[in-house]
Amino acid sequence: MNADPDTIVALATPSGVGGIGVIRLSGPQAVALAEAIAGGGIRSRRATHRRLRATDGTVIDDGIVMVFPGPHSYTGEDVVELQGHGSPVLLQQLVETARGLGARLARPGEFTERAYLNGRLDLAQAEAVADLIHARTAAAARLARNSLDGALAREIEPVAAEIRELRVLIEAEIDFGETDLESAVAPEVADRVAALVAGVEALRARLHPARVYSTGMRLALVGAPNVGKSSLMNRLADAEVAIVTDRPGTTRDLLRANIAIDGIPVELVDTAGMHDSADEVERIGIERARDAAAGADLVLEIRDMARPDARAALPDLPGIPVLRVWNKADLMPGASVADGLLVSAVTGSGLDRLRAAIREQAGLADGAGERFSVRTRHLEGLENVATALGRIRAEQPPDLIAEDLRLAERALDGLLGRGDHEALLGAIFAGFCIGK
Ligand SMILES: Nc1nc2c(ncn2[C@@H]2O[C@H](COP(=O)(O)OP(=O)(O)OP(=O)(O)O)[C@@H](O)[C@H]2O)c(=O)[nH]1
Ligand SMILES: [Mg+2]
Repeated sequence: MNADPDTIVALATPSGVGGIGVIRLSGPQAVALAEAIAGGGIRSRRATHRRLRATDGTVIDDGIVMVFPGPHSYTGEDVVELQGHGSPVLLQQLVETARGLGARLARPGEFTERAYLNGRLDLAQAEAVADLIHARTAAAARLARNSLDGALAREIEPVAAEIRELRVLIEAEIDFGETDLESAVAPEVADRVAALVAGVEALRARLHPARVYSTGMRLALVGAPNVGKSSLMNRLADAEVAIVTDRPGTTRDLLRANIAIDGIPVELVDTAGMHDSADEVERIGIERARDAAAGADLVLEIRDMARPDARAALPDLPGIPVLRVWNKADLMPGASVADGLLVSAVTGSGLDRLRAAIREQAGLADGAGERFSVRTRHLEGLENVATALGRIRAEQPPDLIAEDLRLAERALDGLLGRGDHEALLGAIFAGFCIGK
């Protein structure tokens, strides 16, 4: 249960001008405060049109008041939404009026934190709320939506159930058995644990690639001058982001474009053509190009089909995959390449294959890992479960086996925020916006 008796208030819609703006209140005084602002006798779960007044009685705005009594509300507490005109000035006055009446300004994510503390959401679902709000592509939003429906809990529930059963087996023996004798159940427990470890690791491997839907991917387009880096960026972005000319050295600085490739949020970074240059500005640009390559998740090394010798001296890129892309295919009809992909920024040929290759680089073979939004925290949690279970051996004393089962269970509980996870909560909810 949320032990904080404060009633909190915040603007729930983005700050700025809009058709409407919504103020949200949650806590024991929410209804009383709303009635002080909008007048008494508001019926629950109905849209009621009222004048919204400051404490001195002056009308701030008129709008819709909605009361959602706890526990069947978003936070599990009494929640009130005041919908006014979308004027930042008026909405601020409403927030200030609620504060003057005793409400406290909500911290980022505090509404969702209360929902979690009151058992309305598990921790993975609370994270999904943030992921949903911040989703950069429709695919990312769909995955977050699935998470909000409890997808992670469903995946790990069978693991949790099996661990519980094994704990019962081994602890019953500790409690009632002859502890100095060899454990009778340890071999069976060890066998079942081995199967669990394999299952948890498979789950982790399956979920891992889905992280990219929230983290996104950074792609650097690098190569010699004039090979068509900027043209390719414009083509992929479907916009004239970069200047294109037939003069080598057109791009001098980094240029960025955010696009989606099969639902993956991708940041494209166009760079200056790499070559030996005496020009100071160009040299700095080339240095930036190298840095961009070193900071990328994937480097697209662009080459020119018509000038195969025009190549860039790429910096050392340990651990960063490099995909060679031969551009200007249209100039060499019928040609093929053995190393990399053949595309034309002008005609668009080969770009579907390029997109597929990028998706593959992200670890997303068809349909893999795509069921719900995955955070690094979830993957680390699963790793901790597998590590604790992986220590268990049939030859060990039962109390050691029981201890590792307990640790595995605790790691699993941490995924959904069951049990005591104070430090974790702060870190997770700090990533929210105010009003959610
Ligand atoms: N035929 C043909 N021409 C292309 C293609 N892609 C780019 N070009 C032309 O190649 C020239 C250079 O294109 P850019 O996109 O500016 O090349 P860049 O690699 O960004 O060049 P720098 O910024 O100078 O390093 C322009 O004249 C483009 O129109 C292509 O696929 N086919
Ligand atoms: Mg360019």
